[in-house]
Parts: sequence; C-alpha cells; structure tokens
Amino acid sequence: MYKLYFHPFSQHSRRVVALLNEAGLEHELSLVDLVKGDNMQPSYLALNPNHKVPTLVDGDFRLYESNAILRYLCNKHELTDWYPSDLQARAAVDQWLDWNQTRVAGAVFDVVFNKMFAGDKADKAAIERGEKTLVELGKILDDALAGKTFLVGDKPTIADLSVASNATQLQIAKSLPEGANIAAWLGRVMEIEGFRKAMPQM
Ligand SMILES: N[C@@H](CCC(=O)N[C@@H](CS)C(=O)NCC(=O)O)C(=O)O
Repeated sequence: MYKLYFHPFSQHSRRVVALLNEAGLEHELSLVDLVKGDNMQPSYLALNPNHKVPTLVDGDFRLYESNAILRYLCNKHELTDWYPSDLQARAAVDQWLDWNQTRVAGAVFDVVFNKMFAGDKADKAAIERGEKTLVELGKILDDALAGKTFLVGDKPTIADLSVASNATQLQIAKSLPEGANIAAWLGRVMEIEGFRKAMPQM
C-alpha cells in the first residue's frame, strides 16, 4: 500500500491522487497541514527536505517531485494508457510534464498564492507578473489543444493530469487563461472520476 503525504489544496498533490484513484492503486493519504507548518517539522523534512507536498512512500522507497511520482507509478504498474510506450507519444507527454513544471508552475504560484493565501501580505506585482505570463502560456496551451481531445492522443495521459491540476488551481483563483479549447479540454478532464475526486471540497 502506498502512502502519499499531501494537502487537498495542493495542485501538485492533486495530479498524483488522481492517478492513484484512476489506476486503482491502494493508498493511504496523510495530510500535511501546510498552514500549521507540518511540512517544516523534522519528521517531514526527513522524508522531503524541500518541505513540499507531495511525497510518496513505497515501502523503504521515498520519492518527491509530483511528475517523477507520476512516472514512477506508471513505470512500476505498466500504466501505458497513462504514460504511452510509443517513443514519440511518451516524449510528447514528457514535454508537457516539463513545460508544466518549468514554465507554468511559477506563474501559478505567483497568482494563486498571492490572490488566495497571502492575505495582507499579497504581492500585487507578483500577481500582475504571473497573469501576464499566463496570457502567453494560455495561448500556447489553447493552440496546442485545437482539434484535440487530450494533450497527447485521444486518451488522457499523466500530461493532462499534471497540466489540468494547475488549470483547476487557476480556476479556483479565477485566473484561468481564456481559450475555448482550454475550457473544453478542462471539461473533459473533469469527467475523469479520479481527477474529480482529487479536487478539494469547497
Ligand atoms: N516541484 C514540486 C512542487 C511542490 C510544491 O510546490 N508543493 C507546494 C504545495 S502545492 C508546497 O508544498 N509548498 C510548501 C512549501 O514550499 O513550503 C512538485 O512538483 O512536487
């Protein structure tokens, strides 16, 4: 049985919980209360010195970085629908996973943290900077989704779980970039039961 240290409002946790749900992998969720600072406790830092969620525990093996966890689960359980074995399809999934971490994540943090969690300490310049970046990235995503059902092929992959977890976070913060293709795609991702179940209770 897997143990996943997570937080319900964490978009990085959400993508992993969605895959665990969808693949029917037995797991226990362990809440790391970021507001109370559980992530800074020595016992958690021993698991993940980056003080971030999620962290997966599989027996003696510990793994952090949400996209690495997604790939690990797919490789271990041969989930080739979620992480295709075809060379170019897999490379395209990797492209979106990396794009999401290297281009999108920082802008999502700037916008969501400052709009929803920073309270009086909100950095308005960071919100503006993040929203400007998201206009550029939203167009890239919307163009890429034109005429497509999911990011890579006709079935959802871990690329969709990862990118959509950021999109839902932006939706909660009312900062999802405009785009008919993005809206339609996100609607399709929300039909995935395991993803829907991974959303926080509002
Ligand atoms: N690159 C990491 C990012 C994880 C991350 O930023 N998690 C946030 C919640 S969404 C967190 O735990 N923040 C607490 C902190 O930075 O102290 C991943 O993909 O797992």
